[in-house]
Amino acid sequence: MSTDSQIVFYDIASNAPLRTFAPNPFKTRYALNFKKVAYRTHAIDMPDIAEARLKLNAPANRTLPDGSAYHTLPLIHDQFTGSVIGDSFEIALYLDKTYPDGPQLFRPGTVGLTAALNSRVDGLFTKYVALSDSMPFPPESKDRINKIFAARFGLKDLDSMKMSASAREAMFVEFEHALGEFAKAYRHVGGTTDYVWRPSGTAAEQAQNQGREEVGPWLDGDGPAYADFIVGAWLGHMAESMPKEDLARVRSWHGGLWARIHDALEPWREMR
Ligand SMILES: N[C@@H](CCC(=O)N[C@@H](CS)C(=O)NCC(=O)O)C(=O)O
Repeated sequence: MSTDSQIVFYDIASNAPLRTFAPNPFKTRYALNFKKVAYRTHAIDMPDIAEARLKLNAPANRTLPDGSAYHTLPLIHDQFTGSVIGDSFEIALYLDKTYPDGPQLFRPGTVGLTAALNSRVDGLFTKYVALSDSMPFPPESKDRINKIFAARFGLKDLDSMKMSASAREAMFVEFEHALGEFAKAYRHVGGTTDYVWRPSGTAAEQAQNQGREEVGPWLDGDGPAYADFIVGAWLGHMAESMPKEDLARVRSWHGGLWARIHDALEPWREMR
């Protein structure tokens, strides 16, 4: 990691080797690498995020169900312009605006659409985030992190949150159906028209045959845009945080679409 970089990217610390694993920082990792801007990573232990943001005068930007605000990453400090931006979507907008030469994260006229997709994708994957229960936090921080999560959910300890094997299995089946519905976006065949999810999409007798034959890895076009990094960030999070056999299961769903997307994003996962 170079020290003369102009952007400092605050990411959540992992165990060794240092790598991105949290979904929102993953969006920023992909965006920075795609833009080819000079940057370096500053890893922060999850319990120290608030302190790091406050030092840079960045406000908390996420709220718990009880209304209290808390601090999150990613955040970037652009040492060239002095800007401090502490939200993944706003970072992406900032990068396109401040560094207009080279590849654009947002294709013309797609910011609103991409914001809608961001919200849809975050909602979809967050609902099943309990399946990614092997997050690679540094071992020395695990106790502190467990305490934070337990307090947040009003529990004595995190053990009381563990799902039974049958509840986990039921969640997996529901997740496959939910992702199957979303997979339609890659075929350009629209949204929630079927009451029951079908592995091959809309029922044959209802299909209007306007969709794409080729599915993935990109939502549109020949290369990724920020929308693809949003989906890819959650897939990257799962790749780092799910037990291996569970990940293999997700990779096999929907004709291997999720595996194809994750693998195609490899060139933009570089750590700097
Ligand atoms: N809207 C924010 C949300 C960021 C966010 O939720 N970050 C999570 C990691 S994915 C975080 O830092 N969590 C810290 C915590 O849970 O204490 C963004 O898009 O940047």
